[in-house]
Amino acid sequence: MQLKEQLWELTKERFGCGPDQCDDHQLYEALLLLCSHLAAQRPAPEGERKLYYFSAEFLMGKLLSNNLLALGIYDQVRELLGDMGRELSGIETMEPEPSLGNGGLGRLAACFLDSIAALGLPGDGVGLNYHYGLFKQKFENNKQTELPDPWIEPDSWLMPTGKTFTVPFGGFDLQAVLYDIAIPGAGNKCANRLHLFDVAQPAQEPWIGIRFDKGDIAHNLTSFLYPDDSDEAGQLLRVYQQYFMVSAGAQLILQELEERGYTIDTLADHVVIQINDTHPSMVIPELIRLLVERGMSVNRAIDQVSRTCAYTNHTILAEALEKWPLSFLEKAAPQLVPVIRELDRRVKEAHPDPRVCILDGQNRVHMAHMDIHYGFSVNGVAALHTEILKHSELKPFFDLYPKKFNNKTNGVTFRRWLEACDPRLSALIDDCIGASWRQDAQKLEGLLAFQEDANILQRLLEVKQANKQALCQALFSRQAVEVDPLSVFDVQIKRLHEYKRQQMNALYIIHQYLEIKSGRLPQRPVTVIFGAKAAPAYVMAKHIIHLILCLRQLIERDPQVRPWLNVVMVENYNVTRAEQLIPACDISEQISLASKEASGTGNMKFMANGAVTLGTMDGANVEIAQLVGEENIYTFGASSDRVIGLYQGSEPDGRGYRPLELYHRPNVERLVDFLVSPELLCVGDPACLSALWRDMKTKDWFMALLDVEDYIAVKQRAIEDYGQRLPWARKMLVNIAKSGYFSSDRTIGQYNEDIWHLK
Ligand code: 26Q
Repeated sequence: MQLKEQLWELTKERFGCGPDQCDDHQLYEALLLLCSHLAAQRPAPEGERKLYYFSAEFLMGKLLSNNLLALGIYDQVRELLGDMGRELSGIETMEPEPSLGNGGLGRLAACFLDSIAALGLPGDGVGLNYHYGLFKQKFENNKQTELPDPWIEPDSWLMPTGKTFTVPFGGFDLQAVLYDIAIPGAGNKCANRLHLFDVAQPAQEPWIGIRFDKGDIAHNLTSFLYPDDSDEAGQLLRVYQQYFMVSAGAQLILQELEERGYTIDTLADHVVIQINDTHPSMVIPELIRLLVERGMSVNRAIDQVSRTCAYTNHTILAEALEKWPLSFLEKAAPQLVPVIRELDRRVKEAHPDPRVCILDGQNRVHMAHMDIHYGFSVNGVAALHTEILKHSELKPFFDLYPKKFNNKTNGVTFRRWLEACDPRLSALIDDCIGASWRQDAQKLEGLLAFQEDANILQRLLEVKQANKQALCQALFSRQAVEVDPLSVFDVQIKRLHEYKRQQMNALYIIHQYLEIKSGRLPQRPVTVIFGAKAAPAYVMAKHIIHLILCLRQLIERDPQVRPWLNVVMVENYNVTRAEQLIPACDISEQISLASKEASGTGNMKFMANGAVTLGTMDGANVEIAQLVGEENIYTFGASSDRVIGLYQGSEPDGRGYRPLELYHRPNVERLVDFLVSPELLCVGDPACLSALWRDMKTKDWFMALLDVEDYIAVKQRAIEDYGQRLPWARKMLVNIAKSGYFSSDRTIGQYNEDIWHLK
């Protein structure tokens, strides 16, 4: 049956009318059902081995466009709608975004599922069906407030499977009910699945705030996603969540193994589990437990599981490495405790070094240590990150198991992050090099042939301008914010964290403000755009949001400054907003303290959309710099070696980092002191601003003051260079041309080649 007829039948049956009579929401529902139906008919990719990608987060973003593209019916549907005078973009706004992730790690998992399916590899995601994703952010009185974000409607991408598993907690059991989201592969006829487990009786009451009864595990286990950097309270619930996910997931794996006709002694031949950070690490002792329960000896179970599990590390922040008190596990999953004790005993017997223990002197379980000893692969997510793991953070482990360590530089799916979000640029690229880059992003290199083509460079600038204009309209209609489309769009969008140094960008804004106030006008107007959520309990991060919002208000009210400097903070930054912001960006802010950002993936998305990076030599920025060459990126700041040295107190004279000395430089002091200036205190909360001011002077844990002068100088240079339009367009072009390396299709190809061996 033709697509058109299918759609007619669907809407007739559901709404008693043809699609032309449907409102946007009805059309959205009809298209959702159509996609779900087509995807459900697709078989899983074949193979002797199957991957299970375990992750506490899958930040999928809206799925309608993505699925239409993957199913190969995007253009057909767009035309069909066009004939009825409708636009897909309008219908898309009806879709609630499933925000089942915090940021980079969750979005990476979503990009990976897209690529695994597109490469036709047999691999499913395993996670939790949170009823509320990351909180919805609102600004009130220049501060962030948090609201619940429900996303599950009567019609959603979730498909009931009818499968349930019993998860045994200490003192009670819970049923884990399995829902699937289909992941159709772009360019093939197969589909994988994202398996999301839910409790059987989820809490029903609508939430007023984001508080709820964390003790009521049976009803609230899947109620909400944990914000990173969250408070102590609720940590036990987090352990319950993790065990629920891995126990049900492990049972699903063993069930499917049997259905595929294999016995448990061949687990490692037919299954590979990728552990996305330590959140799913309990899958290791749980699988061992389940195998022993099914009659396998402990030795063999440990051997099978160790050859099945592989671990990805996403952080070098020591405070983010999970260490659970054994007492939590005794409560949530007591049957794992003897397994973990045995795993620890074996480690201690073989390696008396206390730095590599699983159970430490305070009876805490080091999840990453368990993964490294009892997994066959350990990978970092960018070249620099992996080197730091090997030679600094995880050095004692690298000394023990050098062969386990490998790098897999992150990537992003170009189907969402270029084709779908930037159709204007995609069409221009097609005109230059044909459409084959849509299957193989490395083909974008072909654009290098157009570096001297003034006509193409001009068209590239026009595309960017059109995207900026579209963003201006969106910002105006959504937040009543006015932006000059001819200003330089300088964009920093990511979770709010001190190490990402949004506060240093704020110091730049203060610098510009003071310059303008003293009559020194910049070369051209600049709009500094932020988007960031702070974890509700992360006090310093909330102070930084407050600072930015106060600066915005101060500047907006100042007719002398306003024409030259504009500050915008996008409310409720999420995947959908990112898809609108990234195509409109001129300068991509990637300014983390060197050594702290494991990789970054926003940096890659910006690059692919023709933004030029302003960044430190951190994470994947290092690889971006190598690829584009120094004339096509703006780098600044202390190197990761220097920063690591400073943390170890070895520089310059063993006294480590001393912000107070940097603060007393004349150009720095006036910027920092502006935080507590009468102008700013007039619009802001003195308690917040002075807390931030004091912290910056005396602690400055992420060394904003170390790099701020260099940062301001290099940013000025970038803004100056922006004025030379054709040379700037050439930088944009080289960035797009070289971005293909950062396709998650490449990353997944490497995971498969080096770790998974699926086909
Ligand atoms: C842990 C315990 C309790 C509650 C929450 C958490 C938690 C949740 C989320 C800890 C960490 C996260 C998320 C981490 C994350 O997003 N890391 C990012 O991963 C990206 C993909 O590899 C990298 O590009 C980023 O550099 C890294 O910061």
